[in-house]
Amino acid sequence: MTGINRRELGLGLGAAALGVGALANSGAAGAQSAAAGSGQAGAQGFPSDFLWGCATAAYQIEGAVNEDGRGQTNWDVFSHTPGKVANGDTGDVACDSYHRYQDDIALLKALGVKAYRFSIAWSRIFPNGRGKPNQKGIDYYNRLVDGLLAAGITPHVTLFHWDLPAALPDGWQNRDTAYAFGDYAGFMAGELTDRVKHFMTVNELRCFTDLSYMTGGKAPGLKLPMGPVNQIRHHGVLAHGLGLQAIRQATRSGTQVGIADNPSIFVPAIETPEHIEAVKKAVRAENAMFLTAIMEGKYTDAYLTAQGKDAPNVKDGDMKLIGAPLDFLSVNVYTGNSVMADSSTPAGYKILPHPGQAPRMPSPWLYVTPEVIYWGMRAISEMWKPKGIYISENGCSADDKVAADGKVYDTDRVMYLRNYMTHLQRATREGLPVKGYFVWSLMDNFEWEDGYTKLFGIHHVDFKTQKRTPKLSADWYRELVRTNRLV
Ligand code: PNW
Repeated sequence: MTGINRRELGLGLGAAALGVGALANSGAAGAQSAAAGSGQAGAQGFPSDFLWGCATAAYQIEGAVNEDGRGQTNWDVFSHTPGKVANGDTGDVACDSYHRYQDDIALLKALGVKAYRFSIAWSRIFPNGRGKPNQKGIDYYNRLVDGLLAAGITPHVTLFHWDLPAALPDGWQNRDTAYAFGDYAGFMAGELTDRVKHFMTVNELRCFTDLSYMTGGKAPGLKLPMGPVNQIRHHGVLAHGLGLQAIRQATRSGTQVGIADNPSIFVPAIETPEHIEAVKKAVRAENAMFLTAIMEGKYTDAYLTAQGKDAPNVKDGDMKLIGAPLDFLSVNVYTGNSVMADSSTPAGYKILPHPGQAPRMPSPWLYVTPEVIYWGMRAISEMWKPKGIYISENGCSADDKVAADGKVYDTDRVMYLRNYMTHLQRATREGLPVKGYFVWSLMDNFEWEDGYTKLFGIHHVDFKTQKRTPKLSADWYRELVRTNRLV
């Protein structure tokens, strides 16, 4: 054990105590913070310039799918295919944000958040994925950005959040789609660069590749063998690289460009140096085809060897584009397994399955593992030293019921968020470069293949009237944002 590890271990034990009773333990935690030498965040506070925000995505909230020249997307096709989405739900209307974006801005303002992460519907800008831009689509995002800025809210823009123009032949199976994305991303960033300073290329590589083309739960719902899947993954990271390059070329100096990914992240089963090291090994290996390739500019030998003849076909220059340095890394954090060091395996770690009764939220994959927000960011920071990290999504579905007084008392969502925040606070207190946090989601919306059966909003949406009502979790978040400390 090195001196550094001993010190980290000591911090960890103190913070674990803090996690159990943050308020009751403020005295001890204060001493802990002083020992860490971070000062600024204190026992429960966040850095004074910490950016609080909310997140959404175009297809999940906008509706207006046939308006102002918008082209069809893979999700329009998928959601209209019987049996693909729960209850046959679609994003045809969703939260009608295309018309009600001013209401959404008012919600953000009332929360007191300083940032809003939203995505642009590629097919509103290029209805066929490429070609001639559609001014009416551009105008919508101009109105949205102007409205946000007038309300003092900083836009963080995602260029692709899964709604792929249906006209692009074979979707992400086709390498040309990555080039079409680069062209679109550069064009749109150029349109917004006078007002938008933060762009993310794509959202969640694993979801629009593996979950869409390998396991098939998401559009287009294919179950392809590993050779094509690895090629699709490569097109995904290549699209990011081409987008990054195009956005940089099209935007003013000072523009920050990153990606919003959901790498698999882990918690050490016990907070000891060997298991902490195993977390890093697991993060690096399990994301070899995605974030590791982006952060290291190459596929790991272990990944290429394991895939053998199914490894992706990589052209000259691809890895340079893919590995170009980011201005920031945005990470969507929901869940993560525990890992242990295991010298009997070549990779040196083993991932522990979630026990049957482990706590989880209604989305079957959403195990409550609040420590992962700290350990994930720590592993990423230590291995890859990103210039800055944003938590671009964190939140949960909950079994919300509207009470007699019209309010949703989602104490379970408050519990989930408070626990994750406790470990986020530890990350800032220990000086990890986490600069902001976006709750998923601003409001209930179309939850992909789960339709409207799993709702993640901190505002309830009555989908008949489109009335938005703050849930208890919104009141809780407003208080956290106001005080800039754990509540
Ligand atoms: C993210 N998983 O998706 C997306 O970015 C959002 O659009 C989505 O609404 C939100 O999280 C909630 O699901 C994920 O299986 C989907 O681990 C699935 C997983 C993770 C994130």
